[in-house]
Amino acid sequence: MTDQPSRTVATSQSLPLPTPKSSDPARLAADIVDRLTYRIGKDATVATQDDWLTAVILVLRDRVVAKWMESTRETYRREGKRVYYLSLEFLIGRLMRDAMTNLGLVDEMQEALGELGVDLDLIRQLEPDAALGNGGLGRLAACFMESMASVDVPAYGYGIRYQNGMFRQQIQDGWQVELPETWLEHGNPWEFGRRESAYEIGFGGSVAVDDADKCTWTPAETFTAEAFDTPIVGWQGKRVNTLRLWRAEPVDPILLGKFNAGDHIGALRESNKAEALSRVLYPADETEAGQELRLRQEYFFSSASLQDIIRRHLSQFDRITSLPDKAAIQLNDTHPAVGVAELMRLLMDVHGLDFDMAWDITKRTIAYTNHTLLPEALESWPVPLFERLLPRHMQIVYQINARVLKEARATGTFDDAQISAMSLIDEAGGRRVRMGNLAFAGSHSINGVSGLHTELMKQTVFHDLHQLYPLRINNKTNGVTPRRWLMQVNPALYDMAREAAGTDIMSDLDAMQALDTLADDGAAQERFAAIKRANKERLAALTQERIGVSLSPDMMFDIQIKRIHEYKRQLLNIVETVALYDQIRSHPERDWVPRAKLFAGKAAASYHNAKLIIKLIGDVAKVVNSDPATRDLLKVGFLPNYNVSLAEVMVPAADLSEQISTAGMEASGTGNMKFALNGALTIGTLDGANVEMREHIGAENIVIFGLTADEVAQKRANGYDPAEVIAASPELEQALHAIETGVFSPDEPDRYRDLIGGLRSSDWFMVAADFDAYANAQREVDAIWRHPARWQAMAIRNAARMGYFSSDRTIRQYAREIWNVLP
Ligand code: 26Q
Repeated sequence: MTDQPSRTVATSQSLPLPTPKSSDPARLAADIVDRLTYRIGKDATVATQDDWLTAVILVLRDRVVAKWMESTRETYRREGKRVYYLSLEFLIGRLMRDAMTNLGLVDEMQEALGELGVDLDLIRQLEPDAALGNGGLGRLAACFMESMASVDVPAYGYGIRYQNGMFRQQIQDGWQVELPETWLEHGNPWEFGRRESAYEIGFGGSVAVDDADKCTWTPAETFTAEAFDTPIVGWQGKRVNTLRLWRAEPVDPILLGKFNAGDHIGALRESNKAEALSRVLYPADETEAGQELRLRQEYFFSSASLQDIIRRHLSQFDRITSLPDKAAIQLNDTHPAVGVAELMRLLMDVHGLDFDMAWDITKRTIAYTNHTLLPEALESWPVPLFERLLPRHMQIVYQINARVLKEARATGTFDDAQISAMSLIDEAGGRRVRMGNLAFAGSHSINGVSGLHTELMKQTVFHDLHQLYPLRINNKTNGVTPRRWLMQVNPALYDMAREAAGTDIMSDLDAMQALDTLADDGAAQERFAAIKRANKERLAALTQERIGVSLSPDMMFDIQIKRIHEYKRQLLNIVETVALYDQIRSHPERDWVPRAKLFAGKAAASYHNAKLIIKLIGDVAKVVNSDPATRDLLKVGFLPNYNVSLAEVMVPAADLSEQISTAGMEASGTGNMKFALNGALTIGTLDGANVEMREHIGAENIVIFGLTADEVAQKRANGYDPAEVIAASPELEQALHAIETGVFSPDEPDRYRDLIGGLRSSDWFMVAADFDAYANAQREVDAIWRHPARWQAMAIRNAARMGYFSSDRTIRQYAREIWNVLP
């Protein structure tokens, strides 16, 4: 929403708000035809399904606008504090059903489209999946946006409007192939372009100092950031917030001088360079990708967002010094950490504050969320690169560093090693700017995303900064929005829970507890089982259609879906699958539980082992699925192109959720929560939020196995030898041997030599160390499955006890404990 921008004609706050549009089905139908005719220019008799989809979205968008304006004006009138969520990723997925459910228009829209002869389910599938994120961090930002609107926190999400989001994954001959994702191909009817909200973003150049020590940065290159706004509707349409994404433009789009002088290519060069800034999402997650364009993207969106925040503040309040009282800026990981230096620059060089005043305002305004402890994912930039792109920011980083290290020295309690660990500059092996330390220094709050992860932050990456500033680190355990991850994806289970609770469980997910008392009730179990079965049939149909693997809904659906990464241990899962395959063939007489082992997920394009693991899953699937000996007992499938929409089908169909990361390595996980909420049992390690899920669900209702984070650390410190473990486990040895000798890759017998060799020699991720415990836990799962009443009771209790993991709870904690905004 454009609220009081400086470049628009000032209007009176007292002008009436637009009248809310009718939600009567006949009115909706008439409006849809109107949009089709006058906005899209199509006659209803020749309109394509895509045209109908666009028309429906435009009609829904209209229903959002009045509330949007009301929300914006209300915050303005109250002189309220606003929350700004800065994130390089917003993995929002499809928005149509979100808007429809939150506005309470599902039935009306269904009826309206029925009258027009349009199939809502069909056009819903045509909406592109807005994949502006890699995985958990991006999806969390999307859940948070929805929750902030639902619990009435005035908030803006700021990010980049990537022309190409997360790549589309194709599996060719078993290998992952990356194709560009073109989600904007047919336009984006949700967004409003705001040409008037544009800012200049500079790079390079030089810094001049005047007699009064005032610095002026003159960039060598300048680009324009142009705003695109998407409304985010909260539950029951209570509040509508804004997701503002920036697109890069050349300052002078056609560089007329050059163009007229005949240098068409030179003229276009500038425009290409600008376009590159918002061209593509970096498709790497916890794997390092430290390229210059990435730092440019980080600065581009941080600077545009901060300029916009300050502009909004000064248009309403007269003093810049009140910024911390009226704005809370949350950094989603270190990706916007350069914003600490940019806010300092704006406060000092543009708004004339001295360093001390600017530093105080910066720290009181900014807070930082850490999402990973993996060393390779901790961002740092070479000093020469940083200095060349952002010379003024480099000076400011040094100034901040001097301040922090002076404070550390002043305590008299730190040795040199500790001081250099706190430094914003890593001096070892080529000097680099540590973005984590910059974000920490510039924030009043640093939070982890689960209890365990927060404790580990204190002990590892931020050990010394935590000693210096012991009050800053705090925990905010992640959550997921129940509107999307229960109500929309599993309406039948939602109905069952709502009937049991007799209240609005979408406003208060704790009320799901009502299901608890029904867990042992035969009729409730039957109803639950029927719901699960229907969800499994839907997934089985999709699996058949996409990969030609036929699954019976009588099988246990055992699912692992997430980014492919060694620490997430898809390899442990597939090696255990191979061991199970051997066991079934050796002992066909035993009472085996039929299982479907399903996987989906993307690997970073440059991550060799992750891509090899995908290939291995495919190779194992080929052998297992065509073996008559295990015909109805074991099936393996890898579903291509995992994204939010695929998750929406897989999550409600799962019986078993695989959350098996090496303990201490998964910051939280949020897929684990989505599965349990939909009545899957979890097999998992004591990692991330699994630890807290066990507390809430009860240890008797979750299957936990393996080394703890402490034990992993100890083993690594004491020189763990995987060869010993493997020698002691004949099942593991046999499975590894089969894989490494080409049983599953007869076309290239050595394909997995090195991968398995890594397990035998170093096994950093403790696959061998945890193998026996995992296999035993799987047999425990089998034992539960053989008693359907016991399984259903446990599954129902899982769903019933997930109230804590609503992102509404998480957001209320951020609001009270970090942002100081009271919803
Ligand atoms: C960094 C530098 C250059 C290029 C890319 C990156 C990059 C991009 C994305 C680094 C990390 C990410 C994403 C991290 C992520 O998704 N972390 C997950 O965050 C979730 C939400 O808190 C947690 O639940 C997961 O445990 C955590 O893995």
